[in-house]
Amino acid sequence: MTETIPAITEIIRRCTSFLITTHESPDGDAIGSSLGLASFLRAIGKDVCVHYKDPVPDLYAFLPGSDAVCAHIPGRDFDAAFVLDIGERRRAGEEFCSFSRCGTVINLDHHLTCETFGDVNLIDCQAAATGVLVHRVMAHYGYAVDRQTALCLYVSIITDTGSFRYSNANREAFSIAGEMIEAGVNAWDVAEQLYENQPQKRLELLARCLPTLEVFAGGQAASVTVTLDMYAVTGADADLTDGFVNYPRSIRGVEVAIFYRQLSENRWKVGFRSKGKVNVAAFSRAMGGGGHHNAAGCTIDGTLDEVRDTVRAIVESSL
Ligand SMILES: [Mn+2]
Repeated sequence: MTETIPAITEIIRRCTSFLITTHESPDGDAIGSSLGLASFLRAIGKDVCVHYKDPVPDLYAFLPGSDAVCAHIPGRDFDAAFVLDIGERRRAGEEFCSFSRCGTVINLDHHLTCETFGDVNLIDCQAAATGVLVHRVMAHYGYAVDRQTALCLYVSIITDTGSFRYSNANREAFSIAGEMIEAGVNAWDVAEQLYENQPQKRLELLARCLPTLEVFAGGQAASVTVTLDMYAVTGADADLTDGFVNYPRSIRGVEVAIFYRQLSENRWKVGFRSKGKVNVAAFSRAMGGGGHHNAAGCTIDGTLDEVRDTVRAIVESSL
């Protein structure tokens, strides 16, 4: 892997035009790492097109370059393509997957199970965020980071480490963040953009969600629920439920948090979060879903009571 980075910087020197993409429903790392890479490549005079399958959420519209992301890939040749934070290639969307004029494909990722579909693959699950890998490439290239690029990389790291709270918040993550602050990023400005900028509707939805709290399994599991009725009353939508599951998880003694989100009359998305001791991927797999040790989910058909009974039985039997 150590020889991978020189191979990538060599491609950057040799090539002129770059396509950059990331996964569907892009999150802070997907957006921060891809816009940070785009900002760096533009700063050294390259021709760059960033394509996402889905639009940039409003929350990240403050990032430089977010307004230039293309919903469609221009019909022309690129010398090279960077695919970031993807896990699985198909998550880039059909348009990218069927696009053949990419040139050399470079895959930068930190998912444990990332597919090695690139001509060059820089995959390191020790990296706190894909933005860290972008930083390693830039550092090897010898680029002294500018403020715009720094802002993007800082956001990629702060979001993927849960503001430096998760177990992936290692020395390298803090060190790069420190460097980004030195490059002119203001930590409070970023925090204000990301966390002090909620639509009122989200709080109104949360106010209806929290009374559904149920604690069970002797205090080791807790759930909250959002129904279609709650969206109708508040005018909020599913996008605004991000993070709701952290409330039941935050209770002292709770090891497993569950979030029931109604998709249609008799269909529910069930999200699981663990504090670390319990592998919630086992629960979701038992119900036809997937995920990771600390975060997993599945979709279940039935009334809320039926779905809750099924989930509680599985969780209670293993706690
Ligand atoms: Mn990531």
